[in-house]
This record gives sequence, C-alpha cells and structure tokens, in this order.
Amino acid sequence: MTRTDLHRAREALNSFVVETPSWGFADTGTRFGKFFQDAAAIDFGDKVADAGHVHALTGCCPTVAVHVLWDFKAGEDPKAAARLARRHGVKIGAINPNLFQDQGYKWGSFGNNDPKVRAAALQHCVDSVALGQAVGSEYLSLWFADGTNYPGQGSIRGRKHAFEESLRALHAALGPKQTMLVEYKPFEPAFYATDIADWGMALLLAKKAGPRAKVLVDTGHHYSGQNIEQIVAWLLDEDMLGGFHFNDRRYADDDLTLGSIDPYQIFRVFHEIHAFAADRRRWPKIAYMIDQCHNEKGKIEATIQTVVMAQELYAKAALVDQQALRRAQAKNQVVDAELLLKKAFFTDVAPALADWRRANSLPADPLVAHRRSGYERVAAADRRRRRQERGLTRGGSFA
Ligand SMILES: [Mn+2]
Repeated sequence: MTRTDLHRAREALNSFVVETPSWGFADTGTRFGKFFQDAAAIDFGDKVADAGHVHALTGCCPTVAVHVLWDFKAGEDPKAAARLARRHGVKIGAINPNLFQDQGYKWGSFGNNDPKVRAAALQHCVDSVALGQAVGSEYLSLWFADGTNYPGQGSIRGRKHAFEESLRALHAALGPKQTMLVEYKPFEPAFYATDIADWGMALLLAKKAGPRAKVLVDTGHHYSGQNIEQIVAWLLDEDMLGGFHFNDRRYADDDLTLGSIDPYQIFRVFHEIHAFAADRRRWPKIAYMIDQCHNEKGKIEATIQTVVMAQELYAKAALVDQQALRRAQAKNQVVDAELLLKKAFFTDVAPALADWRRANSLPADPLVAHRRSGYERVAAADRRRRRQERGLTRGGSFA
C-alpha cells in the first residue's frame, strides 16, 4: 500500500461502524428446523454480552439491533435493557417491530383487510417508537412479510393504499431524532405479490410517509443478477438511502455471511458510497447493520468474520482513485476506469487494518483473539447449565 492508500483506508475505517443484530447470537435455523448451539444466547443479557464481546474485539460495533418481540417483555422497563447493554459496552441500535409472527398477521399487518389488525400493527409500531425513545435509539427498522400468494387474492392497489396510510401515521409518531427505515424484499413469505417488493416501492412509500422515512437495502433482498450498487447510487442521489442489512447469498435471501459468495459485489456497493462522498465532500448518514442467520457457523465467529470482511471491503473501496476515475470516465476509457476499481479491490488492506487496530488498542486479529479468549467455551458451559436449570426446551421461533 502507498502512503496515500494507507491514509485513505485509515480515514475510511475511522468513519465506519456496523451494527450487530441481537438475533444473530441466538439459535436460528432454516424454515425446516432449528439447529442448536450450546453457546447460543438464551436471553437478552447473553445477546448484549456477545455483542459487547464482538465490539471489544473489533472496535466498530458499538450498537446492537433489537427485536421488540424477542428482546423485550411486556411490562418491563426498556431502560433496564439499555442499562444492561451499556454494562456490556454497547448501546441499543435499531428497533425492529415484529409484524409477522402473531396469528393475527396471517393475512398481513399494514396490508391486512381487517382494519382492527391494521390498527394493532400500527399500535405495535407506535409502541416500538416509544421504546426506541426510551432507550435512545435513532432507528425504527421496518420489514413487512405482507403480500399475497395467488393472483386475485388481494387488491394490489388497495393494499398499497393501506400501507401508505399506516406508514404516514407511523411517521407522525416519530420523535425528532428518529428515522424510520423501510425495507423491501421481492418474495418470501409472499410468493405472488409482496406488498413492498422492491426499492422503487419502498422509495415511494417512504417519500409519502414523510421526510424522516428512508429506504433500507438488505443485500439479500434482490433477484439474482440485479445491480444492487446502482440502486444504492440512485438512493444516495435522492438522499433516500437510510441503511443496509448486510448478508450474502447465492440464490435468494440466503442470509450467508457477508462477502462469502461475492465480495466484489459488496465492494462495488461501498465504491458507490465513497464516490458519492467524494463528490459531495461529506459522508452520507447510513446505518450499516448485519442481518444474517448463522446456522452452522458459531454465532460470534460468524459475526466477527462479517464485521472484519465489511471493514476490509470498505477500506478497499476507499482506495479507488476518484479523480482518476472521473478523468477516465470523461474520456470513455473503459478499461482504465474498470481497472481503477479492480486495482483497489485487489489491494491487500491488511497493513491498513493492522495499523488502525493498533491505533485503537485492538487485537491484531479479532477472530484469533476471540478463539484465544475462551469466551465461547465459557459461554457454552454457562448457557448449557442455565438451560438445564431452567428446564428450557428449545424450539419455536427464532427468538
Ligand atoms: Mn433484513
């Protein structure tokens, strides 16, 4: 790496934080079954302990996303959860309402035919806004499983109107420091018409909801071959990119670890962000979050692997010579332009990461440090014992 490269990578790393998901530390599975790990988090305390451990090793995961239904119990003071998180060195990040698990949501939440169900879904979101305010969270992150499975089953426009109405009402409930993120997904669980199926629909709904509604891009929520970085560039240009859910996939919403299948794809997404920042001379405000299911890998190892991969790709994308790229683009020098991206992608950023970690008193290799720490062994023994003591049977939801 040149000195300029080192400087660019360091600056980029200083500006980059990633939020870990509380559900990424708990037992998960496929839609066919759940696979258990002794070290998987049992409760919220375990989840924030694990998130705190990841932050202590990586130095760039200061917040943890929470899932209202899975992480909070009715009647409990949410401030106690925030204190617990702080004790483990992390803060509560995005609040994720649950609009898909309750039996009432069989026919949808915001898109349900029944006004009573729609009202209940809205109330749950408004409660989630209040919960976010109580814990000092900036983001309400919305994903809807709503949609229909068969042609003719529902009024596509009718459902769109229902979404517009509820999202507007929800926006009105936001506090001054809160942003709501609208996520999209082409299919699953709805296999005919998902109500918010793509970024255009999410963008339109967010714009209609109000100025503090933005679009959330889950990297797994696209059709194969779709150009995600182009979507990102457009959303940035419209000041409508609110955040990401990071994961990778080979086929659909596979929730594999980031960069495990196609690291160049994520690099290209980061490149668009760096190009935007270079043009506008400011970093866009983006909530970078992880949304993955670690079914086979150890939860903490998979999380660390993801965070480190995100840092590496973000630092690599920072090395693209933006001025040279603009010159090459202006002259239609296709090969030169492409090679500027390739050169950055293939640059070994390990020295920059080592440098940044040293400067921040972090372990040189977070994964090695985790393995040496014995954290997982201790957690597994402790959680195995607590499961036995409490007579916990495992199964059911992802919580
Ligand atoms: Mn997601």
